[in-house]
Amino acid sequence: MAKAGFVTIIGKPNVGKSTLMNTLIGQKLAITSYRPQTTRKQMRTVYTDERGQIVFLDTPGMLRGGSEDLTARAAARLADGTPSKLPPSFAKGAGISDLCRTKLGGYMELAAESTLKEADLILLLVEAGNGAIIRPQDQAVLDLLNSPEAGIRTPVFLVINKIDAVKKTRILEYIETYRKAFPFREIIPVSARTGKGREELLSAIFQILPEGEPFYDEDTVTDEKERDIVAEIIREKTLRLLQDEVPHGIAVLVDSMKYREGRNGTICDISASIITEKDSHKGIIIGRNGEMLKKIGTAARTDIENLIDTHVNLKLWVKVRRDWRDKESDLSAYGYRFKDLRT
Ligand SMILES: Nc1nc2c(ncn2[C@@H]2O[C@H](COP(=O)(O)OP(=O)(O)OP(=O)(O)O)[C@@H](O)[C@H]2O)c(=O)[nH]1
Ligand SMILES: [Mg+2]
Repeated sequence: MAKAGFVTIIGKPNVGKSTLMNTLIGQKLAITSYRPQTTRKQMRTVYTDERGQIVFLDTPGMLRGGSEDLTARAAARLADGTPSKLPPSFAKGAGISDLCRTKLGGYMELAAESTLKEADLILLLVEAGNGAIIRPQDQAVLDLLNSPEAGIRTPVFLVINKIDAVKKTRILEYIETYRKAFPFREIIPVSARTGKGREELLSAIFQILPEGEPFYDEDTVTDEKERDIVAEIIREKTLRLLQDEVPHGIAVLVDSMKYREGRNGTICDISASIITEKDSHKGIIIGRNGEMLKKIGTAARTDIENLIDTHVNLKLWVKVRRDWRDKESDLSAYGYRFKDLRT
């Protein structure tokens, strides 16, 4: 009988979780960028072959900085299923923005952690770097996985990513260090960028998954709605093109998406808004003579056309919504719904 199960990908921001998920399923569905905290929501994607079906859950990068207090908090939260208010020290040692102190940050943290118990397998993704040390944020995740209060019994693979960027001897040292730190079921080095190690990882995953009927049709690749992926593509282009001028305070909302028959085939008319927190950011996103917004639109349109295989007519607007990251009603309007995670 074939295998079927859920595999959640966790790890600190920017280690390549979304890139790895795209490589594993063989299609670019999750957005990625050089900036930490690109992914905000859980995203489910599906990989099916003759061995069975794997449902992958990509998650936002885990934000905590290694304090025991935070690990205990996360464990308590996992135990009772409710999100806690984040302490101001949350970002300590993590070197990341103020994002994690907002409600959006709380949502992202919960999105990463709420899958740990339910999955059949956890892939803990770390980045091969110089020096065989476990960084505080990675140690914090190991502490959480080890903590009796959290009660996580799911098997864990350590996946060492970005091996294209480091020397082989470094990777061996890295493996040794991690092997001593946690009883990983497997340790697999990969490059999500080049695809090296993909087959080894897939076959190790199939080994461990339970037997079962597939959850989805064999041609399903995600349960995400088309318009949500479209919004993510626009957000990705905004993040990538704006460099660091506009930090994390943007959301994208697809206001309408309609298909119609044109002279040369089907056309999809899309109208979407880029939401920002500050007037000054609005100006940057629009750019001189609207140049930046035009660039974002062109880049997004190409990707959307590839995704839905239809001509796209994309209209973009920029709107200011002060403090949207701290209002639960706004968060939910932009697709970050706590109730989706609290089930
Ligand atoms: N050299 C190299 N770079 C990689 C590899 N995988 C991912 N990257 C790069 O690492 C950066 C982060 O990748 P993402 O996939 O967005 O990382 P993430 O872990 O999903 O990040 P968050 O969603 O922010 O937590 C991007 O610039 C990727 O191109 C790899 O195998 N090798
Ligand atoms: Mg990501």
